[in-house]
Amino acid sequence: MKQAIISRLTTLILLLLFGSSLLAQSQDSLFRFRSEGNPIITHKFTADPAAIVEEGTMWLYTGHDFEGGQKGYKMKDWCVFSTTDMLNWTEHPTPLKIEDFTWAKSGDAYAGHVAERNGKYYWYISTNWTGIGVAVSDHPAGPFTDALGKPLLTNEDCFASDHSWACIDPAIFTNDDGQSWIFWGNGECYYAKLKDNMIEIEGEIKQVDFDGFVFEEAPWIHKKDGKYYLTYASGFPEKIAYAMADQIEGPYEYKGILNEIAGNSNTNHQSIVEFKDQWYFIYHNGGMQRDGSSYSRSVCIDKLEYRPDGTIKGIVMTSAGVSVID
Ligand code: FUB
Repeated sequence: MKQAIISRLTTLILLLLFGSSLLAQSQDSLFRFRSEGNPIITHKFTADPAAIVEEGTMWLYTGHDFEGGQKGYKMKDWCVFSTTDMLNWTEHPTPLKIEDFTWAKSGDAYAGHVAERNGKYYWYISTNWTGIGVAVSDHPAGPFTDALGKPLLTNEDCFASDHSWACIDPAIFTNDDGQSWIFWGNGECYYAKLKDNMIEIEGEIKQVDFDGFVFEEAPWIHKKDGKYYLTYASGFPEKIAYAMADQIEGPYEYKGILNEIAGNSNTNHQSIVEFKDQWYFIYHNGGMQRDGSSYSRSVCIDKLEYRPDGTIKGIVMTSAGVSVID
């Protein structure tokens, strides 16, 4: 009886706070699972992880590869998962599909990245050759809607590139002064400021360059102890390399390879976050026993550790994965 009353009260509160869509998610379509080491998700193929941490919860956004046997990247939607302990995970109903972006004629749901600002969640997504778009929601699990009705960035903004898939792989970083930045690209790495509304570019688009920079794709910026870290996929098959700087715009200094080629996958696409006092390296490989490959990838998580001088130790990819957090 007591439980029924609590459940009804919860329903009422969810309805008042978020409306019926989240209520439907909360009652019907959450999928809960435990990660048994790496890959952490085995009921579907997931790629291009991007994580954020919000009040004791890690939200993990991924691409969604088709089943094995593909001859190229085939993705039509994106997924969102959450955990509070790195062992027990919840998959939330598919929050975003390529069809939600009517302008995205390529039909390809490439890598994305979610950023929070002023209580709203902005999901920047890439679409292979029709550009980078942005969807917005009031909740990390969605529902998300196209914020612009057009791309935020297109190949025309990638002034140093002439291949059709140049405008992919957005990564957002908000600095201590509140300024948000977007980094992206394939072959050439671009960056720009975002306006406060997060859906417009402010000022000039610039290009990252430094000695030893061999950039394939998947830029990611994080900051620790006053240092900026730019990690990125380098070469093909990809390794993850990194560089460090004292300012967001550099100059960056190349620091070496952070992760080797990931098993059975040409791509590796990393995300780096601190969660409950531990830094994590989140990436994908082709390691799922059931037909894993470069086009049917799976997200994995291992620890990321720093040396006393701020450089990062080489990632050790494991099948055991990370420990549960108490
Ligand atoms: O998933 C499609 C593309 O493969 C991504 O945009 C790249 O980062 C690579 O992982």
